[in-house]
Amino acid sequence: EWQAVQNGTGHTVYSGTVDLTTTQSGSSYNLTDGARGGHKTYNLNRGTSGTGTLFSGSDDVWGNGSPSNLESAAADAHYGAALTWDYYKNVHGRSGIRGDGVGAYSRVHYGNNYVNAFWSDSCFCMTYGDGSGNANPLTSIDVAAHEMTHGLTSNTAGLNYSGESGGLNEATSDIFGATVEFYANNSSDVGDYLIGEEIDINGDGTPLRYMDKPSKDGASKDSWYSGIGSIDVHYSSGPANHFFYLLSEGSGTKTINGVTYNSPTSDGLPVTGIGRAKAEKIWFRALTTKFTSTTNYAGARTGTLAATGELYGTDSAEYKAVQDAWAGINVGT
Ligand code: ASN
Ligand code: ZN
Ligand code: CA
Repeated sequence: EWQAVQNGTGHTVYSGTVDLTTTQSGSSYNLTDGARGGHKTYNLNRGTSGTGTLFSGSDDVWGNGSPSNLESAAADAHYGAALTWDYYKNVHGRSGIRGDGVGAYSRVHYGNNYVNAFWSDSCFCMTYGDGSGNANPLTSIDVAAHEMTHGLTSNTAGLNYSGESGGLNEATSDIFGATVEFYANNSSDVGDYLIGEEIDINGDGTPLRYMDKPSKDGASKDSWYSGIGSIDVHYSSGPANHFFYLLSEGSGTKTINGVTYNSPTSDGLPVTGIGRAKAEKIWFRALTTKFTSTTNYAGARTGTLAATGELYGTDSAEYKAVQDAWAGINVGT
């Protein structure tokens, strides 16, 4: 049975009122995105197993903006998945996580007061907790794109989730978490180099991670050092996040969309940014054609330089910026 793509409306927790792509089935509507590989959004209703129940309803309006309405976080998750799909398709020419046009699915309302979200290769799905007090669902755009990108990494480079490759895996999710948020560019979400600034995971309004100076979170590293592979992958990601910021925006102080960044370099030398549009092309090409499961920081330098040479030439300003940005986090000096 052929079913037309429907244009629903989501009243999200974090992104205001957004368009959602849905499906009509008989007299009801459900959160199946027929324009993006059939991506579906399910309700775990605070349980922790199974697929849950596909969100459906008699009208095509989802949530009311409050986390206490269980459709609100569903609207965020459905929207974040759609944006991430559109970003990879329109910016990088990739159709879906596996590049085969097939959607994944999302599960929201996992557990009680569960302060995390995760991707799973085994279900080919993303899962979101509701956060502390079930009041801060982990469904912001950058978190959704972060989790979905774990699926992409798993199906491309396959970076092992431990040691330096694990840090690069985490950084890849933060990098594209940020670039998808910039891509969204709606009035509630103009884009930044902060991760999780909307979900209030620290309870004081601070973000989970900072790409301009990762050590601002109190645990992440700004630069590579011998032995960084033995710390948590969410902290060894810091230097690669910092590399991406430096390559995009350059070192020093800069205000973007109202957020002021101040990015140092480990060698004290300046880096001239080439812009996010080029930096994201370089990281994507390296991830999908150069990195392997065991790529470490030195290998990431080699891989991004190879990708940059192919995209812009080895005599280019872009190539020099990639060299300088790696030097700025103490890789390849
Ligand atoms: N939210 C976390 C992440 O995506 C879950 C985990 O630690 N794997 O990294
Ligand atoms: Zn992650
Ligand atoms: Ca963000």
